[in-house]
Amino acid sequence: MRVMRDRIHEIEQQVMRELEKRLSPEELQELKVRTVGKKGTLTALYKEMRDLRNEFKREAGQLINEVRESLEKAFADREGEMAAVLMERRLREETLDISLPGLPVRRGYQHPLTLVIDEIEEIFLGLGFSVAEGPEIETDHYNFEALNLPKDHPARDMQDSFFVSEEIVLRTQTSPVQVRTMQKMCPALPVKIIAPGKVFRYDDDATHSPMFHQVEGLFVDKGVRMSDLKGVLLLFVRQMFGEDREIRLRPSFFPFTEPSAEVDVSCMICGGKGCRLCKGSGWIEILGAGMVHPRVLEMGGYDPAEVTGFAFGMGVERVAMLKYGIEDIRLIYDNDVRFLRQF
Ligand code: 2U9
Repeated sequence: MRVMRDRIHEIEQQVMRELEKRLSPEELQELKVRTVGKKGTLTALYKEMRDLRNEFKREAGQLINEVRESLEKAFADREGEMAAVLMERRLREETLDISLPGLPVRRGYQHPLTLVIDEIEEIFLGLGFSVAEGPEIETDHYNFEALNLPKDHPARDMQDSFFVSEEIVLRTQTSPVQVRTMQKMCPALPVKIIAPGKVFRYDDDATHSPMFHQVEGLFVDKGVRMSDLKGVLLLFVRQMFGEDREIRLRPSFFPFTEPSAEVDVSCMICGGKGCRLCKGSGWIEILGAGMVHPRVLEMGGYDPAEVTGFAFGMGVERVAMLKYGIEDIRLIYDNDVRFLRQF
């Protein structure tokens, strides 16, 4: 038994001495396997217990267990210390140098058309209008028929509109949205909406594009009058172009309104004295408008004997060009950043 006891302590002391040294993680693992592992030297002593006399077996077993436990704890402590040292080294070596200046991120800008559409919507929302939207590809019925554009109207000519087929056309104005909205809402009152969106016409020069944007408005209720139209448009023009602007209405003709008017605003450059922009007249045409034609009200489902309505329309590009002094409509679509970053 003495020999056994000495061998157990011998292994213990040897391990403790080794652990004093600066072992690498691999060496530590290797030492652990070599001693307390399944085939380790200490583990091997369990087998040798068989050769001891019965009265010593218990004592030897206990001693091996104790030493084994204490060695396992020593290994665990050493492993813990090692992991802490490694972690500290990683934290030290893997730090980022956050003092390096960052790469500049180029700022985006809102497109002038988006700015103008948002501003128009804001103004009309403030006057109690809602925003309505609808398809850009329309039927002949909604784009022409429902708006009282007779079969022989020049707007229906292939020269002026983009036809997809005999019955299907790219909308030439946003008015079909408003007919559809009337049909959906009828018989509810009032119908008080604006319809912003893309429209398509066979046109292309410095002031016309085959695709452009419109905002149209529609107000249908009992007792809506032309003076309501003038009041709403005056409020709009003053918020959009300045509080000292005036408007004037000139008689005109549209198939979908009767009576109809073209609406001028006093020149935002010269204030009415006459300049290059207004070609000396002091006035700039900005809107078309009128009282909704009785046949169009009927197409929307309403009885023209019961209700009346006014409508108006404007080209967003034209408003943007006047507001920001843009001279060529093509600049609006080129997306040249030198142009866009001015807004
Ligand atoms: C419904 C009934 C009537 C909308 C209107 C105009 C007059 C008008 C032009 C302005 C410049 C088109 O972009 S532009 O070329 N628009 O002059 N638009 S009244 O009238 C409607 C709309 C919907 C149901």
